Amino acid sequence: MTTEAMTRPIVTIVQHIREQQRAFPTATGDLSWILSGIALATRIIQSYVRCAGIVDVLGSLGKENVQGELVQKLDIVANETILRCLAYRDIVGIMVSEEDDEPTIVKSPAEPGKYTVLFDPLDGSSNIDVNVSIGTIFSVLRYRDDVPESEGALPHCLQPGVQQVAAGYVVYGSSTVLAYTTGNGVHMFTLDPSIGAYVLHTDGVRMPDTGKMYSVNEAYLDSFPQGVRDYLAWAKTEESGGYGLRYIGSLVSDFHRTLLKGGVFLYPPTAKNPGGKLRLLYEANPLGFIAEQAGGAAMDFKGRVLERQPDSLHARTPLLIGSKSEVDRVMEFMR
Ligand code: AHM
Ligand code: MG
Repeated sequence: MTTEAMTRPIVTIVQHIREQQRAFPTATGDLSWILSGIALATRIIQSYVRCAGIVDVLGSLGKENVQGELVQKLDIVANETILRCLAYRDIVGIMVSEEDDEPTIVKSPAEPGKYTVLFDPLDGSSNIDVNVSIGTIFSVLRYRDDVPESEGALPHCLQPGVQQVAAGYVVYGSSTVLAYTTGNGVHMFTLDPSIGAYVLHTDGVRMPDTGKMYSVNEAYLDSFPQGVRDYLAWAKTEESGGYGLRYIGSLVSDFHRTLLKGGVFLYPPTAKNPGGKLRLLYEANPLGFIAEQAGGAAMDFKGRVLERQPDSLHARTPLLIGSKSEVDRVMEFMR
């Protein structure tokens, strides 16, 4: 190891969040408490993910796993892990998961100053059995203070993405990577399994402004809007300079590659999902916040995703996300 590498400071996620807070002396520390809970939950989830095959074997034998719990499907385990890690943190008032029909309310919506945490516990879970990268996505909203208690929890959950105070994701890939934003850039960490801590990898991640890679399930081409079909036809011409195609089928992994390498991810309206397939609250909004904070863009093929008003907890949206210039180009085709 070089001397430079030996003297470079090692920054864990908890240290990083604290430093971020120090830059904002009025910050209460609430967000760091929530983010450290999410970091803990995802460290536990990754340990389950790394044992997916073993769990399957135990599951098929009807045995209990080493922790003494009955073997369950990984997405359910991930969901419960996040709920358990966050419920103890008294500033978390409502938790909403892609896996659940109803929000989990741990603090009355009448108590001001609390937060709602929304999450997709295990995105791309259909890929678990084939050892393809999957992930966790999360979004944090502050309780609205203009809503009477009689209206219950929903108004605190159904807020447009521009109201997010933090968001992030974790990819359980060849290594475990966590990215988060609190509206002050995007910060990326890699889990060091030998010490069990997320260590800072890049402070202020920037998405390349262009990238000759598109990511879409082209099997649905015939039912895409005309503008999307025109764009995909153009991307195959010599005039475009030649694009490549990458599609994992696990949004968090496709997004992670797009964030680092540039390019564009598209999930347009299709015949099967005319309103889009991806969930606004647990997928599009948090990744849209990250994309914008890294200099990229996120649209619903009409306007900015973060400005969409959700009408239900499980609202879906078309999603066009990635490098700013590439998103702009698709939008030109849409016009
Ligand atoms: P899910 O919520 O049923 O897991 O679906 C979400 C996933 C995303 O991770 C991925 O981008 C997309 O579905 C893939 O859909 P398709 O198989 O239609 O290409
Ligand atoms: Mg998902």
